[in-house]
Amino acid sequence: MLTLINPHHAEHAGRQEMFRGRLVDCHEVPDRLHYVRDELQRRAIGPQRPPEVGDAVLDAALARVHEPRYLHFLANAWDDWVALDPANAQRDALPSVWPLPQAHAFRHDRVPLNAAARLGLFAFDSGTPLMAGTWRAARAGAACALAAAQAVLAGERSAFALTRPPGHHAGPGFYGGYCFLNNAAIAAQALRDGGHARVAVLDVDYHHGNGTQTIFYERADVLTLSLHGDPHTEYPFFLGHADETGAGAGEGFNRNWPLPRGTGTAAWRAALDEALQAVAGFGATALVVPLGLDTYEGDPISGFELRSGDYPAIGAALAALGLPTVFTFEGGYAVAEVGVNAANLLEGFERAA
Ligand code: Q9C
Ligand code: ZN
Repeated sequence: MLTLINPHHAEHAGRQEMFRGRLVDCHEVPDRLHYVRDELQRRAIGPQRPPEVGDAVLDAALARVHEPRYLHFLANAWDDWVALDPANAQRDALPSVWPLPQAHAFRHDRVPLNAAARLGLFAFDSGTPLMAGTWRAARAGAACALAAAQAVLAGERSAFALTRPPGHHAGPGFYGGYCFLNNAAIAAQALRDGGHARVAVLDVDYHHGNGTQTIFYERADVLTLSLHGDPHTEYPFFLGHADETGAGAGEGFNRNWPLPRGTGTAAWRAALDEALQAVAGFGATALVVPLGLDTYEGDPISGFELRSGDYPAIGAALAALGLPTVFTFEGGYAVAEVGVNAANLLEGFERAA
């Protein structure tokens, strides 16, 4: 399997995230990617290269998924944060004030000039630090997703966008959950634009893929599916319930499998089988898998009980769909084990493909 590695990922390295009233060390650290890269190399699971995507082509792909004012915000957010107060250069940017939705009368159509307030217009949590290298890292990560889709369009059976920050919580005009640009959505849209009539996105991260769901919610050409911790108790809390089935033309083209904390292999695999049937029933011609390894029993911030030995068969089950497939690296915070778990799944896919 071809792996596209983000050469700029380490320029995004948050120090602390707000969690229940205190700042705690970030879980989403550069070493996560290093462990995956090294394990894939150790097992010789295909070539690894950086993406080669021109700026104009990348900008066009970003604009297919994200709103212009959001992209403009992201490109300038760090400089604006430092301009607000030169001392900010030493601090990651985190929001602390938000305009609640229209029901609360706050306006979303005016972009505040105050850079700290502006963070709150675009972020949905205070756990996603933004720093000097965030835009460059996120942009190069989106290039990995685009290059992975291009490789599959050119005939590769599968490709893996190995990048961080992750992407599946980022929506058309918002960031959060450690995510800024929705790499999986960028890949899915590129597959559509490259000629695939029906693309399925099957999100296996522990957390609901709220950004991807929102991006495609009113569309019938991209089926979005997510298996995740029940939002009644699990992040991102405000989306991911089973009754979210799509809207308008997209009615029937979104499905969620919220599962309780403590869900183990058998119940998780049963939900996966339902999702696989939905992909087949949809008649997908290509597949995108936002690949989070935070379903692992040892994950420090998640609640499922999957074992390292479960991942090869999960990869094989995905391969059995027989579809051109793009994987994007999402969560997985048991840092020392994330490489083995990712490689297990991808090797299981490759062997069965
Ligand atoms: N201190 C992804 O897996 N909140 N995002 C966790 C723990 C945020 C997870 C709180 C979890 C975001 C891509
Ligand atoms: Zn996650």
